[in-house]
Amino acid sequence: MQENFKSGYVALVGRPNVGKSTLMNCLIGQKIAITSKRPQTTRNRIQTVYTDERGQIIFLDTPGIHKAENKLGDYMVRVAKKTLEDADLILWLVEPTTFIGKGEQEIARILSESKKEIILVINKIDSLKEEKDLVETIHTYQVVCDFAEIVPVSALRKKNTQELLKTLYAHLPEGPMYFDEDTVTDEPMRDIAAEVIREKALHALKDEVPHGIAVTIEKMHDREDKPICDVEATIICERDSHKGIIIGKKGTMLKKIGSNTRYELEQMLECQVNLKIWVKVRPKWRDDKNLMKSFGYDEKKYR
Ligand SMILES: Nc1nc2c(ncn2[C@@H]2O[C@H](COP(=O)(O)OP(=O)(O)O)[C@@H](O)[C@H]2O)c(=O)[nH]1
Ligand SMILES: [Mg+2]
Repeated sequence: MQENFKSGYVALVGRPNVGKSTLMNCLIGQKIAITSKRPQTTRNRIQTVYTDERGQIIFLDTPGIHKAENKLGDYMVRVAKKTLEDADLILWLVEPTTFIGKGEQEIARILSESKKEIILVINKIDSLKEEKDLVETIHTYQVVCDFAEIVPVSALRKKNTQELLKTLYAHLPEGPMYFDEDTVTDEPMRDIAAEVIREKALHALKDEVPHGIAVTIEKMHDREDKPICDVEATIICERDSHKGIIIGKKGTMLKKIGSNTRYELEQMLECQVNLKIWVKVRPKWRDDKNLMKSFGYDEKKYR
């Protein structure tokens, strides 16, 4: 190992939809966290590992900090806040705007209390028309917190992201290699599979349905005689009418979600995937702690 090997935990925080998960995937060079144009796509902390000759960075992707509307929302915000405690360095992601809303003000307050080094990342700079708009964003944000650095990037277009890595290494302490150098994530494959299904559902479904869905994996098994993985999963939704939408006319919607999921899982697992998905209704599960726990959102883990 190199002499001044750097390492540490870097939390990605910010409002929903600013591109935290997209940026993390971009930095590690692989898609682990699911993303979508809908807010509140990420519900749990997702840990990934980036290793090169300079060091090892453990990224902690978090749900967006927002005003919670149910127990699931409370849980998500708690996950994000708790993750700050475990981080050596905080990346606060924002969009390139010159208006700082209530949501951002609240995040600034939380981050200032954390007493940790904060790097402001202005994401989505590809959406800016002129250079001077970026300068204005920097001016607007500069005074909000005491930032160690301000780095503009585009996670989607992979612009300036290598610069960001350099900046991270400059601010991380010397430390050990926490994970094997081949490790990209320690998320269980079952959880990743459930997330892929949820992502495909988020992409395919109309507005009101996606927020109320959860996905569980009932079975995930490699066959012994053939390179086939059998997966059985359930999509949980909150209403009968939503169940109808998820299944679709003659099952077309569920078929679409299924085949998009299968395609991605087959790439990931490098084998054929035999996927079965059921749909179940659990009214108001997002306000039921026990149901939430059984769907993978256990608040005890983040007390
Ligand atoms: N134009 C643009 N869109 C982006 C960029 N990064 C992320 N997005 C989009 O923003 C949306 C939210 O991304 P996501 O990573 O799920 O946001 P998160 O909720 O903060 O994790 C998705 O539609 C992304 O494709 C970027 O650099 N430029
Ligand atoms: Mg996310």
